[in-house]
Amino acid sequence: SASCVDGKKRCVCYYYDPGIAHIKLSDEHMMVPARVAMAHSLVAAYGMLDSMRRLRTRPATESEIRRFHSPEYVDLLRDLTPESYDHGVLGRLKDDDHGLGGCIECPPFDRLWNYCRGYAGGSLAAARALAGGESDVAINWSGGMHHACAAKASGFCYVNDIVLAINELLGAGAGAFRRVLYVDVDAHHGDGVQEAFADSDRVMTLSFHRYGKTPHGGKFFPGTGLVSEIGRGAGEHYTVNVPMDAGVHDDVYQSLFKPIVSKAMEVFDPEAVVLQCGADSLSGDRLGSMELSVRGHAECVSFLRGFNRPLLLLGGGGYTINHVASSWCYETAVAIGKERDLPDEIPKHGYDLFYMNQGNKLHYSVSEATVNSKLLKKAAETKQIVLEHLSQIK
Ligand code: TV7
Ligand code: CA
Ligand code: ZN
Repeated sequence: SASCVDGKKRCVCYYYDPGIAHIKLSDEHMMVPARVAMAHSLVAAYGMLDSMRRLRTRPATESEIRRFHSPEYVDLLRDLTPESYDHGVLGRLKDDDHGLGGCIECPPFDRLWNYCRGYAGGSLAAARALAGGESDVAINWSGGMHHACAAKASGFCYVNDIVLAINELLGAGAGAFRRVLYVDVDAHHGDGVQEAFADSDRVMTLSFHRYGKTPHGGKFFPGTGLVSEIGRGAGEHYTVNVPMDAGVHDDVYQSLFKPIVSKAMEVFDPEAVVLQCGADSLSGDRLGSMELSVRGHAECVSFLRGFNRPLLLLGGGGYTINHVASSWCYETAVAIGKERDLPDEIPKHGYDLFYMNQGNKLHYSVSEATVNSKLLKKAAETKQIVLEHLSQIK
């Protein structure tokens, strides 16, 4: 079992479905599910599998997916293939294409339904292990698809495994948790999860993300996640948003993350925590334009782990696949408390050539933070507003 930096042992359950290695959304797509196989292969190469309970995942069933997603949308996802798409499966719909009509961001592809059932099954199994008390930290790097809505695919996400997992944690009866804190460090706003629990005071959603204009004049996706979005009804103040500028480095990020997470822990006192570890907030990502180092990103994991509550770690975005694999491998080490034991040199394994661009180092180099007083001032203001919001919870 794992002995840790803080001296406390954790039982870590790790969920991995090898089928993920062969999934491709489209030839040019930014989302490359095989990055999870790369992360897994690196975890194995560093010898970490023996420190965790490694579990095969059972695919989520259709009825499990229906607990959150709408009937018509699930019918469509289940029947959608490139062939049925070409034969007009969407034609049976009246007006709404459920986000599946554009064919670029959320394309129909071979084994789409298997892919969805696979990653959702991992997150559900991980949630059950935590709720049943069999695990202190549970990991599913294939999950974290935070944009999917009840009746709509969005931003590369089809099934919202996070909502399914949180509902499992809330459950009913023995072993279930009364309050769940959701934290999202993906570069994008966790809009699908926020919306699903916007009127609940049993789930606090807390997303850190990039917000604002891109150099091309458009809005950084999805264009929501202002500090003013605070939830509604009984859920008022239980939705928390921390928008940031492009270019935020470790120090500025942590100057927001730590005090805000500490305050959320204090006022909300969750019985379980779900952390979406989207790796597109890493420096050098093809989409994110944030500047976190592997250590800075993993600091979010180790900080939350330090609160000693049942913790579910999920993946998410991440588009420079060697960086993603480095980050989730290192965060697996943080979960088992062995991050100080990992040599920086990427070991020889099946995917080692992918790490040449980063000098074959786990901790690839990140640009120096430049002092940007406008960015610092904005970050300090955001922190004040968010802390004030949180202090309104009794
Ligand atoms: C969790 N940005 C998901 C993040 C989803 C981001 C977007 C792309 C993109 C998609 C491609 C592609 C791309 C170079 C980048 C307004 C648009 C602009 C389509 C090209 N290249 C997560 C979603 C975001 C797909 N969408 O949080 C296939 O960029 O900005 C938008 C919307 C309209 C559609 N166009 C992009 O990380 C997993 N998409 C190349 C091929
Ligand atoms: Ca986020
Ligand atoms: Zn993202």
